[in-house]
Amino acid sequence: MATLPPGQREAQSFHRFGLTRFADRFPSATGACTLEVTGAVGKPLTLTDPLRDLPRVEQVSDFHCVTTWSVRGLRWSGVRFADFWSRAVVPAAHPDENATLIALRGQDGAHTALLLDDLLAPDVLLADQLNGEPLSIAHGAPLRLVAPAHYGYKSVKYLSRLTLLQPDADYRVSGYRFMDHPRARVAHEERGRGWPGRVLRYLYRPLIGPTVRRFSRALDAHDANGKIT
Ligand SMILES: Nc1nc2c(c(=O)[nH]1)N[C@H]1C(S)=C(S)[C@@H](COP(=O)(O)O)O[C@H]1N2
Ligand SMILES: [Mo]
Repeated sequence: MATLPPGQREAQSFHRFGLTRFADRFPSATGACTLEVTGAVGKPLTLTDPLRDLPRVEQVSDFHCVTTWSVRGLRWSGVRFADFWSRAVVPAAHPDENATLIALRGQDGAHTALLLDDLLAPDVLLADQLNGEPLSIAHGAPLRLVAPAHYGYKSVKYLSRLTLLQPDADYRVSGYRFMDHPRARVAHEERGRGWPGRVLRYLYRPLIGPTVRRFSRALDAHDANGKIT
């Protein structure tokens, strides 16, 4: 089996995960899927069924969290971001050609951004299924980004808004700025800004256990409240 990227270790299961302050936040709408496209566009869009009529693909890829856990062989299904972009966004929204940075927002208030070029890579999906089942709340229902070459924080769950920006724009991030590298390529160990990836490995690793437990307790409480849809 191929070796994992630098500093990563294989996890036994796919955890619900993120910054602690997102543990208790859940999407308000998991049945209906709405995706807004806004920012530097001729016409902003609110798409109520964003994957409709687009070619579906299945993809098996590994997933790498910046805190150093990785899971192998997740089977996602959805639509390639590149197809969504060329067929659903470009013709309808008329994006500004200079807007080459896309801010991503989740229903839970998570924020980050990726370069359009990175989003157009063939392995970047808008996914609505995992391992043959509709996405669960834990993993991003109803729709999430999957960008396997980038650390997990770029794979925004509960995706609700894309905002087109100029490449040098400041975009909102979920945590501290140093935690969000503009590209966050796993192969280059771009874990954060200003700090070498190798240093962040050791800072982040001790957070894994407590974070997994925190997110799992929050999901149990959410399920017990009968809020799951
Ligand atoms: N909306 C949203 N997206 C998110 C997060 C989050 O808390 N909220 N956490 C990120 C992080 S740090 C990781 S590692 C992955 C975890 O995905 P999972 O919870 O499906 O395992 O989601 C990413 N996308
Ligand atoms: Mo992560």
